[in-house]
Amino acid sequence: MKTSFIIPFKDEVQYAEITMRNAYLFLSERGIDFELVAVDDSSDGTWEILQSFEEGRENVVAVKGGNPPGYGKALRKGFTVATGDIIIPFNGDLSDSLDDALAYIQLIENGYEMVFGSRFIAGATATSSAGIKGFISQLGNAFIQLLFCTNSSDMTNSFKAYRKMVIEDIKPTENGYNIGIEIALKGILKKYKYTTIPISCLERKYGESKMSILKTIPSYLSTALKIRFFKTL
Ligand SMILES: Nc1nc2c(ncn2[C@@H]2O[C@H](COP(=O)(O)OP(=O)(O)OP(=O)(O)O)[C@@H](O)[C@H]2O)c(=O)[nH]1
Ligand SMILES: [Mg+2]
Repeated sequence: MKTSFIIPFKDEVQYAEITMRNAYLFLSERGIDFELVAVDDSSDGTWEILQSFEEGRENVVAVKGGNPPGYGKALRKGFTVATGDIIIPFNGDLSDSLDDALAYIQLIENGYEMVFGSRFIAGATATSSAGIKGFISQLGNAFIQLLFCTNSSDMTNSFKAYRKMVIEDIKPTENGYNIGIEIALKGILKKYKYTTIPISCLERKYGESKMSILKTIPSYLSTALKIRFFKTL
């Protein structure tokens, strides 16, 4: 099965080349059938790096995101371009693990329709789950677990894997970071077969976080409540 990695970039000039190169080499060396779809909303030179990385590589595509930009909008743009049977949103700041992506692919090939990673279960090594951001994230995730009666403990992390047909069926509409929970929670209610595995997640070393936890909490909560009680499937 071919896997499309959707990689959003917003002003990641320090990461663009290294993230694309790492993923490209890692997956090529292991004989994985893949494509990298970079979706850019930058104004700092990231776009030029992505364009030059795309050149001469058949399975690398760089496209521009939306106006106004948004994380969810960028992923949705990537979904329309993706040609793979498996879709993996993958952060552009090297925080997600390619070894975990391999495990995701294996599980989808074994019959799961969605695979979720968790930073909060035994076996996970997640430096990004430390501190106040991690604590708030765990609290929010515990609430979502109760609401959706799921044992999956990290819905708010977008690094997950889906069969393409799940995305095509759900037709996500969110523009922000809440797109990750939108797809996963609708997928759970639609009874797609899923499993959760521990993952590694690293804190970024360079550049700035684009995610404000204070802005995303209300949007995560309202998205989860809307999906749970108004069943906007
Ligand atoms: N195309 C696009 N990419 C975005 C947008 N917002 C964020 N990104 C990218 O999405 C990825 C995740 O964003 P981060 O800022 O790292 O969010 P985070 O991982 O929650 O925050 P940190 O813990 O600080 O890394 C990064 O590769 C960003 O460059 C956007 O509006 N458009
Ligand atoms: Mg990050």
